Formats: sequence, structure tokens, C-alpha cells
Amino acid sequence: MELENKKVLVIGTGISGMGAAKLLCSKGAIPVFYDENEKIKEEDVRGKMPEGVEGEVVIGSLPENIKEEVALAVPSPGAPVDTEFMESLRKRGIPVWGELELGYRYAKGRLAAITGTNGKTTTTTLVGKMMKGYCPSVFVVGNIGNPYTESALEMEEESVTVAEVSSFQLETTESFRPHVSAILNITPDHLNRHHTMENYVAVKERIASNQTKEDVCVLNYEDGYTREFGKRCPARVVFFSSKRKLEEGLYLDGDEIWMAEGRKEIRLMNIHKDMNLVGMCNVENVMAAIAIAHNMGLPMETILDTVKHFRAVEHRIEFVATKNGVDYYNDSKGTNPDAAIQGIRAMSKPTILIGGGYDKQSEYDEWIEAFEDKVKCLVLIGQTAEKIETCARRHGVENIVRADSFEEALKICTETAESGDAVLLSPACASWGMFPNYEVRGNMFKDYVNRL
Ligand code: UMA
Repeated sequence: MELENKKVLVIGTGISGMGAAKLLCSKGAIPVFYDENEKIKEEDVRGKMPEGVEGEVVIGSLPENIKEEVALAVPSPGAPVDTEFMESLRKRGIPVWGELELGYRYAKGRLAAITGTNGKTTTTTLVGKMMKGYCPSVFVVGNIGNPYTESALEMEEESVTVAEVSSFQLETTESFRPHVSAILNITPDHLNRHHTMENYVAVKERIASNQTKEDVCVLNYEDGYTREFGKRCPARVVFFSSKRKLEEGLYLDGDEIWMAEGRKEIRLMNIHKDMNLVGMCNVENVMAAIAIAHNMGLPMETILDTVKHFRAVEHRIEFVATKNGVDYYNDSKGTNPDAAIQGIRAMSKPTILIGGGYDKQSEYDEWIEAFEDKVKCLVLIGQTAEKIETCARRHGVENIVRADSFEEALKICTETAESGDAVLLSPACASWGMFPNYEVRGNMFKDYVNRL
């Protein structure tokens, strides 16, 4: 699409909206910024605009005639696309391209894209590091916090891009086609946005929908949804498994990761001696990362060397400090029950656990079952506190305390914990409503612990 002098509706004025506007303005388009949040002020939006970006700013509600004026709409990932307004744009033939589609159309070079309910950030970061150890021009973009659109125009033919891709972003793809895609796992999450598990799974699968057998899709053999998708995936599938030996793909056998390819079976590494990450989820992330980088053409030596030196991503089962004999762990990125299961499983001491937050209509039974007898006290915050408490009591958890604020929850933890215990922030819920994002929540936790 020729963008020169065309009006483009940019929905959402967060980082994704600003990234889109930067690309659009470089191509001569005229962005109209729209944000439905009435509390936002026009001057704040203007203050966030990157250099060279300008445009009209509309806050609150959109004028009806906007549909007649715009040639394209670029919704931010947080804006749902099944609304009447979006539908009316499509009916008029106005394309609705999110960050991925817009970025992809103007990007150059090779692309690896990674989705999954959990492990995306760790895997994307690790693959990015592998690439940086070998390729001169590497971009790590997407849900990880760097809009794809912001870097797309800087990419060259020899560039390599590693994109962390969310289900929100996949809803608005059209021609997006990575050379290597990956779906790490699919467990219930964001059901308030996607309504049903079926829709959520279908959206995740869109990552591969334009791929052909010339491309590769890395899938988890031990996840029912992704294993099933392997049968109809249009790309060449490379599976990984943490539970069984595969004839083709990567797998864990005892403590060793192996790769079977063609007729060859190669021992790659030992999960205790050659990696610094804890938990089976991370063994899966590492296997996926190796498969992605290998199929992007990286030498195995660089790949394995990077794994050896890689440490946990911030906010993901991150050890903070030991204070008065109590170990503090920050797993603020445990924003859904499945991620939080990994968090509690990684604990080996009696644990005071902080849970609760924004309601994504998740079910908490499996998370609470994973407590086993480890959770000495469950401290609950936010919108979901009542729902989690009811569920936890049903599963026999007795020591539950509700806190009115995050500060109060932290205070309860330090008062309850005794030497030899662990305190874990792994809320199983998003931070929205109490914090702008999970990073702010995790950083507050760390600041508090470090001040003790
Ligand atoms: N807004 C509207 N209308 C709506 C919804 C939002 O106007 O219907 C406005 C809000 O008032 C706000 C702005 O849009 O001003 C925020 O847009 P956004 O929510 O899309 O947030 P961004 O700051 O642009 O960040 C987005 C992603 N956010 C979400 O998906 C919620 C970031 O992922 C991503 O890093 C960034 O684009 C770059 O790609 C964050 C996230 O929470 C980390 N992702 C979810 C997750 O990982 O679980 C999917």
C-alpha cells in the first residue's frame, strides 16, 4: 500500500502506537492518534511522539466521519478487534493491520517469530543472544517491549529479526510470514479477550498461516494443542519434547538434550552442567531456542555457547536476595496460572506466596494443586483475591490473608516469613489495574526486598 499523504488511524497511544506512527510518518502518511482513555491528555500524547512524528490527537470518542477519511487502521495490541467499530472499518474495505503486519510489510532480512502462552520472553531473549553472537545486524522486537514497527525501517537484507509475538498481535496479521516460527505451548490465558479456548488456539496458530514447507515451525510435542497443530501446519514441523525420545527433533533423555535430524542423533548438552536456568519449563524453552536458531542457520557451537552463559530473564523466577534467612523470588511475569505453576514448582522451601491481580477469567485449580504442601501462607491482592481464596479453600489451603494494597502484602510477607522460608511473588494474574505492567510490579517487589 502506498502510504504517502494517506491518513492512518493509530488506535492506542502506548509504545506500539508510537512505533507505528514513526514508521507511518517516515513513509509520508498522516497519523490520526486515537486513545479511548479519557484521562489521557493531548499534551502527554504529543510529549511521547518520536522525533519527526506529528498528527491529530483524538481522545475519548471518535468522530463518526473518521471512517471516511482514513486509508488504514493500526490498532495497538491492547485494543480488541472484534468491536463494532473495527467491523465497520473492514466492511468499508479499510485494512486493519496491527504492529506485526505493518512492521513485517516494511521490514527486511530473515525473521524468527515466537509465540506461546509461557516462555516467550525467555526464548526470544535467548534466541536474540544466540543471533547477536554471530550476525552483525540483529533486532529483538515485539511483545518483549520493542515495537516491530519502530525498527522495521532500519533493517537490511542481511538483518535477522527475532520477534516475540502475542495472541493480541496475531489477531491482525495478513501476510506476516516468518522463516521460522515457534509455538511453545498453549494453556488458557486472555480468555476475556478471545472468549473461548478455541479462538485463542486458532489465533496462536496464525503465526504459521502464511508459511510453506520452505519454512519451519517449532512445536512442543508434549502440548496437546501444538502436537495436534503439527498434523496440519503448513510449514515443515520440528518438534521438541521434554518427556520422550523423538525420531526427529529435539528431546530430553535423562539429563541430556539430544537432537535427531535425518539419520543422525547428536548429544547437545547436559541440563544441569551446561545451563543456568531452573525448572522444566526452561529446559523446554532452551530446546525450542536451539531448534529455532539451528533452523535459522546458526552454527551449533554458537548456539550452545550462548545457552551456557545465559541467565534468567528479569521477573521470571528471579532470585532477588536472602534477607534474615528468607529467600525472596520475583516471578512477576507469572501473569497466568500456568506460568505461576512453574514458579511454585521451582520452590524447594516453605513459601509465603503473593497471588492475585487483574481478572482475566482464569481458573485457578491447577495452580493451587501445584502448591502441594509448600505454601505456608497465601497472601492475596487485587480483583481476583476473592475468587482465588474461594478456590484455595476448596482445595484445603487454610492460611490465606487478604491485603488491600501491594505494600500491605509485602509487609505481611516479611512479618510471616521465618529463617529458612522463601517469599515468592508469582501472582497468576496480570498486573493491570494496580500497576501499569508486570515490570513495575516486579521492580516494586525488588526495591522493597533490597531495602529490608
Ligand atoms: N487503548 C485504546 N483502546 C483500547 C485499548 C487500549 O485506546 O481498546 C489505549 C490505552 O488507553 C493505552 C494504549 O491503548 O493508552 C495502550 O496500548 P496497548 O495496551 O496495546 O499497550 P502498548 O504500550 O502499546 O504495548 C503493547 C503491548 N501491550 C499489550 O499487549 C497489552 C505490549 O505487551 C508490547 O510490549 C508492546 O505493545 C510492543 O509490542 C505487553 C503485554 O502485556 C508486555 N502483553 C500481553 C502479555 O504478554 O500477556 C499480551
